[in-house]
Amino acid sequence: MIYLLAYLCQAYYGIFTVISLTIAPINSTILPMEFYPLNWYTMIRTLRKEHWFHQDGFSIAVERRDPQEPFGLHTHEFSELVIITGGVGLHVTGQDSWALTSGDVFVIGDTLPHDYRDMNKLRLINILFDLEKLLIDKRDLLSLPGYHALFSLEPAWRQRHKFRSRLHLQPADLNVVSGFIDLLEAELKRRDAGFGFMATAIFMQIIGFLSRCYERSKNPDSRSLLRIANAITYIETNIQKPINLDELAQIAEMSKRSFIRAFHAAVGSSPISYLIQLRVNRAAELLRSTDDSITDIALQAGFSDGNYFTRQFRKALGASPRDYRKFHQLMV
Ligand code: RM4
Ligand code: NI
Repeated sequence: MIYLLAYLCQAYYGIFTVISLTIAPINSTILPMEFYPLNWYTMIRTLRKEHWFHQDGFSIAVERRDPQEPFGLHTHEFSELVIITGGVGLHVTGQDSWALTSGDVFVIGDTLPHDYRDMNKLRLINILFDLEKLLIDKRDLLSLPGYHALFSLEPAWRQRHKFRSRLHLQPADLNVVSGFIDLLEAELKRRDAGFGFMATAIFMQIIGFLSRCYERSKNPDSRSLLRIANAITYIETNIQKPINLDELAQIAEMSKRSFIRAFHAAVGSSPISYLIQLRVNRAAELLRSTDDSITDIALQAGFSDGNYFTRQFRKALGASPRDYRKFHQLMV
């Protein structure tokens, strides 16, 4: 009976997710969200940036819940890094639910509905953030597989699969993170001159520290996600070199077949289309920001054949590299 109920609940949330994902963007283009405090099809509330970030527009906010009160299924227009600091409860998403304990850490992207149930003194800290707005210089962050796993693979994976693995911090690590969050909160509260710089720097420390913690995780699900993250890290840091499937599979310590399957499950596209997408993005960035010749840019982005480069670029962005550059010059 309990299983049947659980199954029905999951099916119910599953339907909610599908509808909400298709409806949300339409709502926001027709009327301002204030007119839709609840998504009328789905009853899923969307938390808006302007209500949760300071009016000066700075895109990091800390929201402590002590305890977490019943809130209701919702999505956000931003991402949320959640750190469980005490008590117990259930985390439910559009697809799944799992028990929470102190030390759990996870990232909720901006489209996945989530909520908390059966709370008993559940305490947590939410760090709300909008990475795109923050324009953080990622430097060598992309060389940390834990970053890919925690901040992009896990949130995306959770959206498509049931996924119970998550980062669980040991008490000493939780203490370190709590210390960073205290500093972050103090900066955000005082808002003295330079707070944006200081708060961003502390937030970067939190991201880097948690990414490193992820790499030490013993959880088998996290370990297998990390193996895909290792391959992604390799792609990100060697984009200008020829890269083939055999070496990626080797880095992920999997057979070629299982690697292709696991990569697709984690990322939602094949390793090759991921690689091409990344190369096109890199080329587009160079076309916008440098005067380098198109042949040079193709090489820097890892395309050894100019015609192939133009074809892939046009397929992805709908314009030739030359027109793309011209268009951007006109825009600035
Ligand atoms: C709620 C709950 C939600 C969070 C908002 C900011 O109490 O923790 O998940 O998005 O706060
Ligand atoms: Ni939330």
